[in-house]
Amino acid sequence: MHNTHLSPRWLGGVTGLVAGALGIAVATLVAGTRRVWRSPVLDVGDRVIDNVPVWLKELAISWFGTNDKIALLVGIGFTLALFAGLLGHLASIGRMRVALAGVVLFALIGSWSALGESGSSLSFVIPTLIGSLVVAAALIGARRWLDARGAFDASPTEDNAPYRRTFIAGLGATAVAAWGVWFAGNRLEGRFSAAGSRNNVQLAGGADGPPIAPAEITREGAAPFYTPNADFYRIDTALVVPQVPADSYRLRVTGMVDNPIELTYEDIQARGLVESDITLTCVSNLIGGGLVGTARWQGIRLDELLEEAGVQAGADQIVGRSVDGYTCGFPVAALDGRDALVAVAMNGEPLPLEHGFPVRLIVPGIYGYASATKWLTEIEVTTFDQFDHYWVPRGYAALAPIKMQTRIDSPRGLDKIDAGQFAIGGVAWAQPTGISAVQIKFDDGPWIDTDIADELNGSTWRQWNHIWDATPGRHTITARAIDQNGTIQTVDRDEPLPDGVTGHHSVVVLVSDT
Ligand SMILES: Nc1nc2c(c(=O)[nH]1)N[C@H]1C(S)=C(S)[C@@H](COP(=O)(O)O)O[C@H]1N2
Ligand SMILES: [Mo]
Repeated sequence: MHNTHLSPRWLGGVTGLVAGALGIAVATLVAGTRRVWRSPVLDVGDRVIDNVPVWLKELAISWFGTNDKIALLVGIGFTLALFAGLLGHLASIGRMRVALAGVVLFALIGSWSALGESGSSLSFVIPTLIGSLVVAAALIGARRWLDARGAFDASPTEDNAPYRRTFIAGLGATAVAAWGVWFAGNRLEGRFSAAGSRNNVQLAGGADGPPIAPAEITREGAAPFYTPNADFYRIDTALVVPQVPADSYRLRVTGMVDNPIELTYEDIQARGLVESDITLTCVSNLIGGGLVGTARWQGIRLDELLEEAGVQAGADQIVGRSVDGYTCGFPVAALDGRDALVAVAMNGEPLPLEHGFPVRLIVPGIYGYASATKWLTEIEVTTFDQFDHYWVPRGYAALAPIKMQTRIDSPRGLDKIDAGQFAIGGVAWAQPTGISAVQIKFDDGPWIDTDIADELNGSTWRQWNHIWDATPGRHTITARAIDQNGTIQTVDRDEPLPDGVTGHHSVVVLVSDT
């Protein structure tokens, strides 16, 4: 004669939770023993990122901004916890087979996810499989232990059953152990960090700390001309930052070239670095958004490297491949003399890990998704017919020239300011053509030319401002730019998908009497 459930009822769910935590912890520890293995949580996260519909990705970026990855990990953690709790509950009500089938399902999802990692081999499933075995063993072990103490016998003394205190203490101890194992796994993984390698890098000349923008190219009210590395937006599909040490680094130039090339990090530096100021822009940047930034990049010229490799007739696409499998693609024809770089430095420092250390691509005038491969490992010369880069099957355009935009940096939307003098300011960009003028208007008034700063080059944004004598009331300020060809920025609004937003930025400001 058996009870239908364990008492108290929640004990089964908590047992599942602890078993699940132990399983994830052990899988993380196992993953930490080899550079290429990953915790199943990260593998699953990577598959979610690769397969999530774009509308959901755009929504996640607009909700969580650059915290979208943390949001994803929290979501996965929450789902896993619910699932583990359910399995534990099933095991406690005598549905052990169903619970174990759930563990097998988990193992299958984890294994499939691990095999989807770039450069995966069959061994990638080992952390998941060991973790799943631990979960199964913990569920069975707990059930046996309770059975042996009569926890499921008919009419147990409800509130002071002798097993309960020991069992709960055991659960607590296991949870602590799981935390310890998980912590150890992360420490082990820390061995593979590229932070030490980055600290040891000596840049070959040129790089001498953050650049300082001269007054002629800046205007009060606009964001800093050079975006400090720490404030530079980060967008990528990498759930954890790929760790690529400089000393084992290789860049290969392959595909439709006469002379394939292979370069070490030192080879790149030895060629002599050039520097170029370029504004990088994300296709997902919304009107008025912050997914755009300007840096002084240092590297070697991509056109020179490709000339050496000898691009063959018929090739029309350059693909930049990352260690994590990500790919960018842009036209061979885009190398029209513009400063496209195989970059190793950003604002006078080796590339930060999250911005692509040790080597990335930077191509002026093309949205980052199609040009700016971080953790670059291969440049493949091919055709658009033969290869779709990462975001193309996901609905983005294969060709991704940056569209002209103007952003108002101050005032911010719905700011309350005092009547009197106020510097309305911002930035405008139309790489690689360049901006010739920025105009603003108040409410439905006429367009007024702003005081535009000098142009540094066509591939960087241009700052502008207008010293306004603010009058009390509610005002809408709208801005637009005109590029160096005389094209006026369109008022028509476009979504980021498939090739970037258009439309004017406007802000509402509340001016109070002083
Ligand atoms: N390996 C890799 N490189 C990548 C991406 C990525 O997801 N993976 N995202 C691209 C996109 S969409 C943009 S906008 C830029 C952003 O570069 P940042 O993070 O240094 O600002 O990197 C590009 N390079
Ligand atoms: Mo992007």
